[in-house]
Amino acid sequence: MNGKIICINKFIHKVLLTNNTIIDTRTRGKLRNNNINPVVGDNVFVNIETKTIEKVYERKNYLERPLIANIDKLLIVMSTSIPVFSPYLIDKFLIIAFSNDIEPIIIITKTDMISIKEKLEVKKYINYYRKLGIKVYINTSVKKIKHEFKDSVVALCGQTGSGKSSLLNKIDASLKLKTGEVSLSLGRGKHTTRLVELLEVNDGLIADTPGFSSLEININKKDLKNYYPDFNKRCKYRSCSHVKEDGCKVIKLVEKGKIPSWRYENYIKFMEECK
Ligand SMILES: Nc1nc2c(ncn2[C@@H]2O[C@H](COP(=O)(O)OP(=O)(O)OP(=O)(O)O)[C@@H](O)[C@H]2O)c(=O)[nH]1
Ligand SMILES: [Mg+2]
Ligand SMILES: [Zn+2]
Repeated sequence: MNGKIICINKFIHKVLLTNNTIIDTRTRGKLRNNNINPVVGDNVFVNIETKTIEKVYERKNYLERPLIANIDKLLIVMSTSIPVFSPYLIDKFLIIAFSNDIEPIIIITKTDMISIKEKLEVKKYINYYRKLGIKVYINTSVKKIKHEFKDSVVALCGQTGSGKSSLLNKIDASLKLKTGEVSLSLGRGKHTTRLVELLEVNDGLIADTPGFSSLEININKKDLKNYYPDFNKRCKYRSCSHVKEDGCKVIKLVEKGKIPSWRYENYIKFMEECK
């Protein structure tokens, strides 16, 4: 019977079957037929009798951190207070989402902890992301966020302490996920969430994943621009990397203020990080 891996704990792979029951399967290491290591999110064929996974179906996408496959939407949970608001991290997660064919959705948290002046500052960034066609919600818009989960496999990402587990608890109180205090001394909280697990919520599946802050972009320099919807311009050279070429329209737009300088500066930083 077909199903989806919702949790892996040592050798036990929990599979949600198409008949809506959950079965514990024991699979050791890679599958013989395609040499694949099953991960959470994998669509699989289970032999009900032997309780083993016999096949892993082709993946739509695959993330290594968190280790998960077949994600439809990536909720980028971003705090405006502690941890500090970071358009750099948002841009990084957007690249990861776009390069893996995942719809990014930005969720802003802790706006109750900042001043009106700081809110206006954050609003500038939100407006730009919305202009790019990216959905941005404040974490208090629970109803709207809930709607995004329907019939989707959703992953959450964002720094530890940004409010991922708190958000999920608001969406479905029965989840009772552990939430942690942010450790002020380190400026980053301890990772409260350990296991990668898909949880059934609102007719969809959600991954509550360990928080992560340092994430490497595994993209070639020349491909990076493809994940910038706002950089899709016809420059003088088709291969223009928008860094210092003559007749670069992106650089022109930055000079004119049509593309904000922070957005462009982040791009330059990522170019340096890419191979
Ligand atoms: N004031 C305020 N506090 C929040 C908000 N969202 C989350 N918190 C608090 O921030 C702390 C961290 O939240 P968590 O939900 O545990 O963060 P997390 O992203 O799941 O963290 P990890 O599991 O470590 O990755 C908790 O003490 C929450 O109560 C918010 O919108 N406002
Ligand atoms: Mg958590
Ligand atoms: Zn250019």
